[in-house]
Amino acid sequence: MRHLTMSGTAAAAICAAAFFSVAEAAIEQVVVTGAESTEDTTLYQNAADENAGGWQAVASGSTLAGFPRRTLIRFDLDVVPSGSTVSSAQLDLRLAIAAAAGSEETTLTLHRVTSDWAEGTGLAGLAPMGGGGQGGDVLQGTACWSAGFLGTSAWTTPGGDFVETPSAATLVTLGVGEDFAWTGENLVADVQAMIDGTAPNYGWILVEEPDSAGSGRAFLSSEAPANLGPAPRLTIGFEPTPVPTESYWILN
Ligand SMILES: [Ca+2]
Repeated sequence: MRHLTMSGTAAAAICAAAFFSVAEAAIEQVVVTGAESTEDTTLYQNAADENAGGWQAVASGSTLAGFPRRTLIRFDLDVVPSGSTVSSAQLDLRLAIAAAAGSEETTLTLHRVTSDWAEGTGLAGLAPMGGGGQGGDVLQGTACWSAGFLGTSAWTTPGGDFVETPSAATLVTLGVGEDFAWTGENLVADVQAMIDGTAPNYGWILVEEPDSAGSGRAFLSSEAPANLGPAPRLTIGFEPTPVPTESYWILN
């Protein structure tokens, strides 16, 4: 038996059996961020048809008066090649607003969304950071507490349709200006499923369950100007599908 190395084309003509060796694929990391790659908006229980997708922040938790908000967020995952194996995933949000009289800490859980929605451009009111804190605009076809697409497609459950089991959970303090991270194996599984196409990419929803008055937190959204701080980021570690780099042919 002789062992030869030659071009695949030449070898294929004379050989029936082949063995491929592949390069060791290194883990790559990508950070998905920015308005072009992110859709984010807030759902308001007490303004159930209003959209604030254009607001410079997104909110979760409840106001001092006990009205829940929920953040919807979705990232463009096309930057990760299909066939990749996801090894890590982390969502980072910069805390922008927390009521001084609010609860000192609250656990916000991230869940995979199971119905589609549209970010919208709603922006209303004169609250800090350009409005949106108490609601937004009524815009047909955009996400709000009552619907993923107002006037077209209501949520099955008002407040958003999502997987009950959290993908990640994090304790959020009153530390305005600090970053808070959601990560873990369930979030990795979500990203893997979205890349594989076994789960649609409807993003995630950030909720407090059960809701408690004064737990409200607002984070910088993808529309926030850079001087305020970093926009939402999804950092993904992945191993691309290995590409054959050499062919070793065994001739009989
Ligand atoms: Ca937005």
